[in-house]
Amino acid sequence: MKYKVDCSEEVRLALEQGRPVVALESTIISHGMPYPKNVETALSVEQTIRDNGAVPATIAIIGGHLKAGLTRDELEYFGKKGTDITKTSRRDIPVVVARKDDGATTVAATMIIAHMAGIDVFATGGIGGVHRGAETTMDISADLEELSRTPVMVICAGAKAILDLPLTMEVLETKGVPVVGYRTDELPAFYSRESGITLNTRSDSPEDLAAIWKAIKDLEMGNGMLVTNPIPKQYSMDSAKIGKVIEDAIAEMNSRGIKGKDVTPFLLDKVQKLTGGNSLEANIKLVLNNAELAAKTACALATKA
Ligand code: PSU
Ligand code: MN
Repeated sequence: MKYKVDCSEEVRLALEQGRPVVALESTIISHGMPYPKNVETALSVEQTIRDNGAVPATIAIIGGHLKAGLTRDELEYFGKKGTDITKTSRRDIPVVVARKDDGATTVAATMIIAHMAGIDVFATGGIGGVHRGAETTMDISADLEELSRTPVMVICAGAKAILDLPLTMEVLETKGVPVVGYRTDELPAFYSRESGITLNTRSDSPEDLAAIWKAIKDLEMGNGMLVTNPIPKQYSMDSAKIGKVIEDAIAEMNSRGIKGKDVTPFLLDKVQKLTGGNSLEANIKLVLNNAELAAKTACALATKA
């Protein structure tokens, strides 16, 4: 391939030596949280991954170069520039690369670049999915398609109730993506631990997650896998309260005619504003929780290989 991922020295060495590496996305920094909490969170997520024995590799596009492993200054740049950075999903990658632009990578784009770099495990907050009203708008995140075609394990806290969760699960099933509840039988709904949706598969240890992942690779199935790790109990929010806030946010979005790639960032921002600091704190805690599980799983995988 003509294009190679430009890995930081630390990431390159770890990959070369078969040591555990965890990929992280950059849209969560630029579009998912406000400055400066976004940068503080990105740094503590990286620290959590190190504390648990793995090397963090934040993925982004800078000046048209695919990057794995950002410097502190680069993280600060993405955090400060926020939504002025191009939100980059699969379809946007060639445009950003050709124009030597900067791109904050979504779950889909991060999976692509992580896979190119040889990274198997990726931690984030929430994935994109089927939006409410998709039966008329057809608004379904490219994250779902990517999970079906790129072999990376994505560890998240489920999906925000800004999405239609039952439809999101149906699409993942159709596309053949294993969705595994970590120490739960229920799909977690990001801010809260429960959604009322029962999952097909449960896993209780990083070693078991690593074993399922190894089977996907050994079978050469080619797809990804989604691990849904519930927010820790002490930070879990009241789902009825969040539900009302989300309904108000969607109503405002519709009345303002917001569409396409702006939908998710608009709703994330609105929900954060309507719930005060609470949801932001919950968001940060669940990302750290996912980073820890991802690092432990990457370690289990490195031992297995
Ligand atoms: N959901 C969140 N936080 C986020 C996102 C989703 O709770 O930051 C971001 C992720 O980068 C995800 C993207 O991949 O939004 C999905 O956007 P879209 O629905 O436009 O595909
Ligand atoms: Mn969309």
